[in-house]
Amino acid sequence: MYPDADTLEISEGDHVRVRMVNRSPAIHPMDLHGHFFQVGDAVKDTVLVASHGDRVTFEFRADNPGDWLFHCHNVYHLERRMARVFEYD
Ligand SMILES: [Cu+2]
Repeated sequence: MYPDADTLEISEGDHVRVRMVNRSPAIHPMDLHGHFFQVGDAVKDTVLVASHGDRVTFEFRADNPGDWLFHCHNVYHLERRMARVFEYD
């Protein structure tokens, strides 16, 4: 949980693939700041991960250096620190 979870360290120019598995009973609209990412044929900045074992993979190019929040868009989940940071220079 943010801010205790390790930063996800990547390098500029990396092609990053993120696989998520949601084992909880809640849905999680996951938002990455600073980038758009590819989910299948769609380009998004937020993707819904359904409950009870849904799996979502997205990919993006690390082309915007900085510290970028990756978090659940449900405010009550964010308030419970459901967030990580992608970091690169
Ligand atoms: Cu959530």
